[in-house]
Amino acid sequence: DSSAFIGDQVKYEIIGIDPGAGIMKTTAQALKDYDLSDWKLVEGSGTAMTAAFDKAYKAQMPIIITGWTPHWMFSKYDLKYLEDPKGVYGGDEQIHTIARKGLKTDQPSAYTVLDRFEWTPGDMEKVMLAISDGKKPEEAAVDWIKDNGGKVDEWVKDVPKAEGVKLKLAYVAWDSEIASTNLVKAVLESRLGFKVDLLQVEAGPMWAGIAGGDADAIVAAWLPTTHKDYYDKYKDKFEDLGPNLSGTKIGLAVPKYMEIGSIEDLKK
Ligand code: PBE
Repeated sequence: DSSAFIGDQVKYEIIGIDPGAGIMKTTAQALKDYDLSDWKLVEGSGTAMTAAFDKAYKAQMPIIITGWTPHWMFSKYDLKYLEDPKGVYGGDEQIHTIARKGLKTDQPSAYTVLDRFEWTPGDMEKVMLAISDGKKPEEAAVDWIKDNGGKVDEWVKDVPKAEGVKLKLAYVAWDSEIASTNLVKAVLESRLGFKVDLLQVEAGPMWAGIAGGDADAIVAAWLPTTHKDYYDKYKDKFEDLGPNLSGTKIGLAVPKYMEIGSIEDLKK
């Protein structure tokens, strides 16, 4: 019944992702700040969230998800963010590259490339879209490198090769981070000869891993807001190499065919 209150239409559920994601903590806070105690944030995974969304969208049913940009969903579906008049989700952020302590002296070539690595939301979306269309992440990364040789040349310019040297990059299976982490792996391997292992973990272990030196680097740190708790917890135990991408956004998202426009509309 489309005339029913939105809460009844979606069973008072917001479809979330993995519990360690910053957007889950922020959404829990949003439910408090907007006085939405009837609502429930459903834990799952990025994959389960996009599958649930796809199913609802095809049936033109209402659904509310935790969403973020860059993401291929915004190209594939007519999707909109709910306005956040209280600003709970923060403003624009950046994705930072973080290295373990000591990487600079141990692996200067890798450190230099990681430090130089920087791309745009449009770049990341291209890789994400190719993957969502069925390409393997490794192939999508190699294709992007082929199409963007000039950019990659700048990242590796005058950097000595490190044939066969092993590196470990940690990441969480968020579609945005699957794209970026595979891209950096492909650059380090194809241009410099590194042998890069990808370590897929949850968000907490990812930050613990970089702080403890189990991982060499991550390109998945959403700052200053989304991963603030993790950043503050491990401060001084890693090296922040600064933004590799600017202009991200997180929030609650719904299909455009839904009539609500603001988080405040979730309140009866
Ligand atoms: N995300 C994508 C992550 C960071 C990358 C927005 C889902 C998070 O909420 O922690």
